[in-house]
Amino acid sequence: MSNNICNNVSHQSGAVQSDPELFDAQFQELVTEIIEQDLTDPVLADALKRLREVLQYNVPGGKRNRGLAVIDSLRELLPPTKLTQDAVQRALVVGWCIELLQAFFLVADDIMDSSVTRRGQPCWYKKEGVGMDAINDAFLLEGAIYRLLRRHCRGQPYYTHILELFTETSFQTELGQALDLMTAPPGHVDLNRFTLERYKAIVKYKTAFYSFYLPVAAAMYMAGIDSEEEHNKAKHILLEMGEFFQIQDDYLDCFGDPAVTGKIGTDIQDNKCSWLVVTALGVMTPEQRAVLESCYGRHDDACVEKVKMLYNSLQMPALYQQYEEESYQRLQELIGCHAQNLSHAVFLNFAKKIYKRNK
Ligand code: DMA
Ligand code: MG
Ligand code: MG
Ligand code: MG
Repeated sequence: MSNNICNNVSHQSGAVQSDPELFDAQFQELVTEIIEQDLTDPVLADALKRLREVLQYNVPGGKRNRGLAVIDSLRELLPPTKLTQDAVQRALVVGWCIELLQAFFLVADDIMDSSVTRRGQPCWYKKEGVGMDAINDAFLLEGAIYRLLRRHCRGQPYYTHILELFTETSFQTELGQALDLMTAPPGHVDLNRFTLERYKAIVKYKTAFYSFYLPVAAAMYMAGIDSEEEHNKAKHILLEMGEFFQIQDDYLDCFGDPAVTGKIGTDIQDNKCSWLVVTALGVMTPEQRAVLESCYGRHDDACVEKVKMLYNSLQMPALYQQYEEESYQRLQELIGCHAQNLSHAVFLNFAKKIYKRNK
């Protein structure tokens, strides 16, 4: 829908720009705004130069599914006559705020997970001269969200809703990251910790709220939909999608192609409660469990290779394909019974983007 010609805005040159093009073009404007217009105290010049680098390196370059989902959803929720150019611009800004939130979490996540690459380039903390200063850079990325929201949405009736949505979602994600980290203590392998129940709690909080509920909920508030009941219905479906999305992420961590995903997996070495280990534990023999016990959570290539061989002998890729099919069917049913007066397209658009992904 959002790529329909009628939804697009003509540019001065007469060329028609799609939402993704408008979204990408807006990024540089926002960077300029944050760096040159928002704070003007000359003593901050060096810090702002740093912030510009941090923004350029960490914010663009992703799939931008989350960011674009705001405008995509808003187009489904409002009739075209109600969607002014200004409303479109604000939806794109809120979209970039979600991408900033994501960048904030990823810069920190890569430190905590000892990752090496992200989006096909070295993780920010791995860059020469950055190191643990990346912790403060993550805070800067988070701070930029609220500067942008203030400048662009302060006068809007939904401003408080959006602010609370961002702070609440951040907290949920941080709780999820806490669960993720404490379930994977370095050097302490305990396979009994890896239950499906624990897994579901981790992924709901660390991924599903910010990746799926946040962009759609933001669009709902922008469209004037603020009833708790409507939000809960949307949340129900979106958290389900989020769970599936993280299962894909876990699968790709081991079986994805780093040239495509842009990141080298670390879940086995990091002793993570991944969907693969949880599912494999349910179908393995006691002998295989002993092998896993001795090889999981180790930064040793031979051990990692043994875990991968074990996953292969347990047919994990086939189990995953099967899970993907079932999950897709279940989601269609959920949309059918819970979406009701919310446009089904809001959810279907999102689902289409993530099923069968390889990056
Ligand atoms: C990601 O979990 C969660 C957040 C909040 C960034 P992850 O560590 O599996 O993500 P990735 O595989 O991208 O490092
Ligand atoms: Mg990670
Ligand atoms: Mg992580
Ligand atoms: Mg991962």
